[in-house]
Amino acid sequence: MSITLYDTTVSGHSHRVRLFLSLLDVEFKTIDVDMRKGEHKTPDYLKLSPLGQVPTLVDGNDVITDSTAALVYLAKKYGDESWLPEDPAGAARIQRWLSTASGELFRGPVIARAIKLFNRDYHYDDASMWTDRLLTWMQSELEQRTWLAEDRVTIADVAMYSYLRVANEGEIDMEPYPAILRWLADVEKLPGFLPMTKSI
Ligand SMILES: N[C@@H](CCC(=O)N[C@@H](CS)C(=O)NCC(=O)O)C(=O)O
Repeated sequence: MSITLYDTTVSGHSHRVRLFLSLLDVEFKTIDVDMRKGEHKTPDYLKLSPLGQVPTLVDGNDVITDSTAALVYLAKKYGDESWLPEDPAGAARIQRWLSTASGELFRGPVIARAIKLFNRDYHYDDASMWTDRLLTWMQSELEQRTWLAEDRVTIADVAMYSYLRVANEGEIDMEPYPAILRWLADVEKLPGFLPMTKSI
């Protein structure tokens, strides 16, 4: 059964799924959804993704329309428990970071980049405040351990990586956060690592 990922190159949400497929060494093809042309809002695409968002992962009859949901799906289908623990506390530690990827990471670095790269109509001060709170917390976590959730790489790290690698595109200075820079470099050393395309 072949896997298709509907994605957009500049989208970090898309990259986190592409990256995980590559780390798992799972074969897939991509279909580029050109958001500038509104391809994510066409009737055909909306049948796949009712909110009209990228990425969408299609694996046989399974259609997964959220990047962190796709990480969970892929870990359970093609990975082993190392990526997504089954025990209650371990699963909760992962979920905390998946929620952070859709929450504070989105409100901070993702929005900051959308303002600076794509002229989106958000408030940079708000994005900056969320970014400071998030990065200060991550710095202190990563001073204490190598990976975010466990003593090994998990989907928590995959979910958080892509947008932080391109945080500079939102004019975010990462120099005050050396532990985060070290962690980004560690992700890049993983077998099968696939880089996030830079926009500047
Ligand atoms: N919760 C979704 C959010 C995905 C998302 O916001 N994608 C952006 C591109 S990076 C998008 O499609 N935006 C268009 C829209 O929301 O209308 C996920 O994690 O996949």
